[in-house]
Amino acid sequence: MSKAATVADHLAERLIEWGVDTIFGFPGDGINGIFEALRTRQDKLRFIQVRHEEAAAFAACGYAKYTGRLGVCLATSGPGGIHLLNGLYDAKCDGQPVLAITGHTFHDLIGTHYQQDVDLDKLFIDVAAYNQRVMGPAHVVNVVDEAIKTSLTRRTVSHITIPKDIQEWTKSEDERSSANIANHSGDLFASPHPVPAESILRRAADLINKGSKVVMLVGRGCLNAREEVLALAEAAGAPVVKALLGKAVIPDRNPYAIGGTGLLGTAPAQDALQECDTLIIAGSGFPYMEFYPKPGKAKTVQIDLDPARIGLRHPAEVGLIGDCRTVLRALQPLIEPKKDRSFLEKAQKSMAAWNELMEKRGTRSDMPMKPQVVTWNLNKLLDSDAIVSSDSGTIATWSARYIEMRDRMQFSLSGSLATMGNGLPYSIGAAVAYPGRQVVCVVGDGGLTMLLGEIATLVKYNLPVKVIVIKNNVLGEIKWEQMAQEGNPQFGVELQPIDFAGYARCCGAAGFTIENPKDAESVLRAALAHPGPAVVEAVVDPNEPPLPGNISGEQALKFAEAMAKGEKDRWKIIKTILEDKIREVI
Ligand SMILES: Cc1ncc(C[n+]2csc(CCOP(=O)(O)OP(=O)(O)O)c2C)c(N)n1
Ligand SMILES: [Mg+2]
Repeated sequence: MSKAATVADHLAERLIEWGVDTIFGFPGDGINGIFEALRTRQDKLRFIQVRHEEAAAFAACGYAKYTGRLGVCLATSGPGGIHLLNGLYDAKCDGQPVLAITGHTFHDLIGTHYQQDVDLDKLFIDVAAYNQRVMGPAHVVNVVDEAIKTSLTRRTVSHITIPKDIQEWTKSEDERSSANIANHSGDLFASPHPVPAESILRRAADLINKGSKVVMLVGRGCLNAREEVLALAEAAGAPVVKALLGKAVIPDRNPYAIGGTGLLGTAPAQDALQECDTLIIAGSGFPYMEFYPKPGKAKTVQIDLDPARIGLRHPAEVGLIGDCRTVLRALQPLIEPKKDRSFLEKAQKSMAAWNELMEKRGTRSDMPMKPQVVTWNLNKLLDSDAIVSSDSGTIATWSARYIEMRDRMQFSLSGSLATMGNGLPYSIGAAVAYPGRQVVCVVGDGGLTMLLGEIATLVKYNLPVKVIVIKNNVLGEIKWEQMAQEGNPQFGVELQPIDFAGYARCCGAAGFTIENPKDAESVLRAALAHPGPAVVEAVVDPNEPPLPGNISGEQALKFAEAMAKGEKDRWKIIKTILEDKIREVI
């Protein structure tokens, strides 16, 4: 650094010292000082310019999810920072370490209705666990250290805002307060690895050893614990149910895997959770309580990093605190191999039937094409280390059920926030982090439209992401909710159709269209083989409902109510459901 170092220079240098090499963001006059620091360090700190700050926050969250490292996003004062919020909440809700950096107006005009005078540090008070305004050159390094340590330790969002003029202030020792000793703060993150006390492990093991119908429910906290999960499942004769954020914990065709839980899960998983007498919840905060065993029915051991999460959704007899991998390793030697495998075998049998049903649905040849046909065919073509992202909507169901995890594949979507629009920016984060790996997102036409400009980001950086858009010209999930949960005909959910393949070509990406099921495999194959970014527009039947694995009587009644109230697509829907042979619905 030949010229005197600015606050922005110190910020950038400290980020580099922390190992940050990528920042997702969008420029603005409130962060020009920071941009100069980035411009002069492009060899060490990559700036990825997205088209909407929300995408920057999503990309940082996706980057954190797929790499396990800190994700960083940057936005200007006022509107830029405001645009980050949804993506930051996504990171907070799914426990991802993300640092947001924003600008503020001139330090001596804050609070005077000046241009872009939005106190982002006040606005971010709920989303950010660490949230500070940098006051000068001697303040920046220690604030960066605290922000990063907070994000990594608590697996959450931190936020630093720096007034526009302060970004360019240079350091002079006499501006430093006497209390603030230079170089006092450190850039080391020492991650905690607690192992529960032997007596508590023993209580957990006793409970599992006594159980005759043991089920494991594993979530994102087990993503680094495949071997450990499988070893315990084997010993306890336990089928493994995966919360969706934990989809990659074990491969879907592993004999212990019985699919996902919740509305978009599988019938065998739902049955096993209702029938079990012993439940091991490992690294999951899966939200929907109706899918857990009825309180009091199953003795429960819960493993979580955070003691506050024990007993969150289901009462637990024993709570084991720590990283799932470490805890499962410590627990394993205390588990007596279960001789009676009948509960597991029953679940395996019904899983085989479920897989057959999925095949039947995924290979249907009717027109309009069923959405499952797209994900069924995509699944067959994915690499064994593909990174797949999805969005909220019916697409989450099609992805959850048909995209099977194999080997080193990774999968995510917006779990707890369940926002739309995250799929494509997650893929940007993944493709930037892992050049050479296959990166795919399966998104809805509603969700994709929200951040459609990001197709241009793929082209700008030649990120070979494949965007599979399930085009049903409707906000499908809400259409079905209006009918099956409320008993009302659909309203306000139809979408003006967009030519997504044409749009992709306008941006400089490849555009493909599939309308006929018989073309699905060949078009997807061609798209995946395309060396650059590509959009595959799959035109599907808007009347294919994402039915739960086991449909409840109440849902069936509500459905019937919606039809009786004059749902305009009722005959097409009835036909679809009849074809799916879920007769109890009508
Ligand atoms: C930002 C945001 N707005 C609204 C919702 C409510 N919502 C959940 S799913 C959904 C429909 C998604 O439609 P689309 O992307 O077309 O997927 P589809 O359900 O048709 O497969 C909506 C509106 C949401 N989750 N997030
Ligand atoms: Mg749609």
